[in-house]
Amino acid sequence: MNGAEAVVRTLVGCGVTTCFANPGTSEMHFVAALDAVPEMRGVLCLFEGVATGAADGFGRMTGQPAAALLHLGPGLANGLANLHNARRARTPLLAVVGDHATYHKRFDAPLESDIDALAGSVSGWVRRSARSADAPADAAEAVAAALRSPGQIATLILPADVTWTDGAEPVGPATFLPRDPSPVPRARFVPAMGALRGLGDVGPRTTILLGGTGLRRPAIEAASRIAAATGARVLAETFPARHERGAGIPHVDRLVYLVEFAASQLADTRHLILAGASSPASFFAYPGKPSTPLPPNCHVQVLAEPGDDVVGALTSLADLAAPGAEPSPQPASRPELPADGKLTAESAAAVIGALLPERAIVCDEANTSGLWLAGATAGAPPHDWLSLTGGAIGQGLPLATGAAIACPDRPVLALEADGSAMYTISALWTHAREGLDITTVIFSNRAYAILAMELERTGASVTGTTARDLLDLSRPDLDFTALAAGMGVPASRAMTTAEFAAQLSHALAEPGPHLIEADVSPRG
Ligand SMILES: Cc1ncc(C[n+]2csc(CCOP(=O)(O)OP(=O)(O)O)c2C)c(N)n1
Repeated sequence: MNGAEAVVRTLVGCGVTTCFANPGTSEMHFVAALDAVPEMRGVLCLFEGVATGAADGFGRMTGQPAAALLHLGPGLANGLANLHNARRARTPLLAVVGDHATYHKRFDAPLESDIDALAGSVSGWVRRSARSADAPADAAEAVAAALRSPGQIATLILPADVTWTDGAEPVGPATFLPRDPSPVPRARFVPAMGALRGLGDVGPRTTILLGGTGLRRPAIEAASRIAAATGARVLAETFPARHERGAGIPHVDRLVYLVEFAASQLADTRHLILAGASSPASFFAYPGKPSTPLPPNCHVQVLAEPGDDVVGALTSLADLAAPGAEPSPQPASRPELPADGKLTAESAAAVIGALLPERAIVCDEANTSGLWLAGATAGAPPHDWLSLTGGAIGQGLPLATGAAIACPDRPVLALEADGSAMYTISALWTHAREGLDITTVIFSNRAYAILAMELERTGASVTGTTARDLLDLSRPDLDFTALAAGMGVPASRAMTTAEFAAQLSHALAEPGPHLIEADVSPRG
């Protein structure tokens, strides 16, 4: 068997059965091996950033790595921004990068580049297979590495001659790396209990910040018990990889994006207990503003690192601090469908809240148009909310691709700002090719609106029109219905609230991909 087929058979044996691919000449034997191993599903993506973002969405929803097949350094480089987001999401993900044949590298052919350097910038594990016979064991180890708690990117570089040379045999899953999260040492509970016991009449001065697996239902319920018994406040990290929320699950507010507002959320916090989250930092530095929203006298303690058993830690802490206390589930409640009128981001959010289906997976890259979404959907039927973990825009449409392939029985709603959508718009073609049940809503405000705000906040002085022009998406206006139709996705445009409600209910009721361009700002 050649190296490529032995690697693909090994991956399938290790549970990796989906490969989001944008291949080239050096990956041809890997591509051919997919015909020999039908258990591996190959999904063509027309840009590498779609393949890597899709693998991220798949990994977030299944906890299992998908493979992203990329073509040498340039292919990997095109996929890096969404690998960066996946790294921030701590998603288990296997990047398979083809390279020139080992003996060809010294000729410095045009596609020759430093793959290892690029891979190292996002990967927790990188291996270059040296021989065909070694490649299957390398692949098995790569899967184990990707699954190391809490999840990371493992990159396997496969030179072309390693894939085409015979003499390889598939191997079983690697057993030598731990995949389970570590239990939290008992000593971590002592300061947490101290902080919780100190709570009294003076208001909530201990905040539990949830992140990672701390935003899955059992962890949220444990945190809610602690809050009910002690008066502690519970918050979620600003951009969770996956947040289980909705009716029946305790509601958790998120720490807001703007550091000034985050600072007021935390102003009375004297103890911050981290459960799967990192200590919060401002997204950017601004002249005269702090780099962290934490008040100066706040004491930060780590209950559980992201790779620890976060659910176990919160449950044990709840058993100690809140024996007998019950979680407070969010009551079911939806907004009324708003009265008809010009569509706005706010009225669109109310429509989404009114219509969000049960078990929906929401991929949120709505940016400034998303301000009202959390409130409008808080009491909707239970759903998962996936957000832009690493701030590298162009993630939402690929993420939805992977989530829909991971969970074919669940509706996926991609909520996209227009500027971000354009980075990876070709994902729509994969939505159509694979017949994925994804409803995409494009919030078309014809601007990089957040950057207009950031321009003011950074104190940059604007004297002419050039700067504003760099933040404006008009002239020409983007026609998302035409873009979608050109890639095989049925599309419509909504100018009013009633049109949006009718189009969204139709799109959600009919299987397969749809796109709605939601006109949320006046033209001209
Ligand atoms: C990969 C990447 N490139 C550039 C940026 C800088 N950036 C941040 S927000 C933004 C524009 C966002 O516009 P849009 O998606 O339309 O959302 P809006 O702000 O209008 O709500 C840009 C270009 C980024 N965050 N990531």
